[in-house]
Amino acid sequence: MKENMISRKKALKFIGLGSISTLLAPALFTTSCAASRQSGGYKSYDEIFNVTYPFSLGDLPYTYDALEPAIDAKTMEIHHGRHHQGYIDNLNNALEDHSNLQGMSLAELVAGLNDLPTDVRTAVRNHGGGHLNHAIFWNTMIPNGSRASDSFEEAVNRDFGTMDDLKAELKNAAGVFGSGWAWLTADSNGRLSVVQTNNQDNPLTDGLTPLTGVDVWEHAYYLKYQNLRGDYVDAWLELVHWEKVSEIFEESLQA
Ligand code: MN3
Repeated sequence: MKENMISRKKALKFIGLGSISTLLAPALFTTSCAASRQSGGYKSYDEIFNVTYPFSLGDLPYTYDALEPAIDAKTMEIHHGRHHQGYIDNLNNALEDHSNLQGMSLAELVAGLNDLPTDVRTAVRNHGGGHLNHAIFWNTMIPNGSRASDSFEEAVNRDFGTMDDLKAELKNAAGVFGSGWAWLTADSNGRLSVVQTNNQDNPLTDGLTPLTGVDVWEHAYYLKYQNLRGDYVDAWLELVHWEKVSEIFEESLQA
């Protein structure tokens, strides 16, 4: 069954129709847009990593209040509508006069950061990273969390011991000093590791695929948690959409 899904996705990609979820999206949108403008479907791997200029802010896969009480609606509204939108606007502005870069995907820009022209590199680092980081963050959370696939859990057990050991490493990494992120990443062989990045840096620049990550900038949690970052990270760990993380892991191995 899984083999068929992957083959079908590859076939669709080949004939230029995008992913299965793209094909289903119009139907989902029709039924959900009246109830809540900000609630769309979960983005596919391609819709997160392989988007191109001009970039745009996607709808969240849930409403602003859906992650309460772990993350409050006001924080979600400001974080998505203003912070994430701001990174996208600044990234589009930075690429406006670089037509040779406009065909590159978001993942290619961030992965190839150090080869970009110097006059645009810092903007892509901060705002391209900002766009990609937040797209991953929103799409790997779900109210009450979800279950990892068996094959992904096997990889976790191999590389960390248990899911609980992985969570402890993520919480530890979320103690990064100042503003930044803690990530679960996979290398090209599917080997998992937990890494920290500063500011809006993304593990792709170091050749690692981010599978999920937690934003530990104060704007992500300060309204509700103030200085208690650890409590916020504990709450985030209960929201992780491990089923989606498993899917990104599988697709990163096909990419
Ligand atoms: Mn943020």
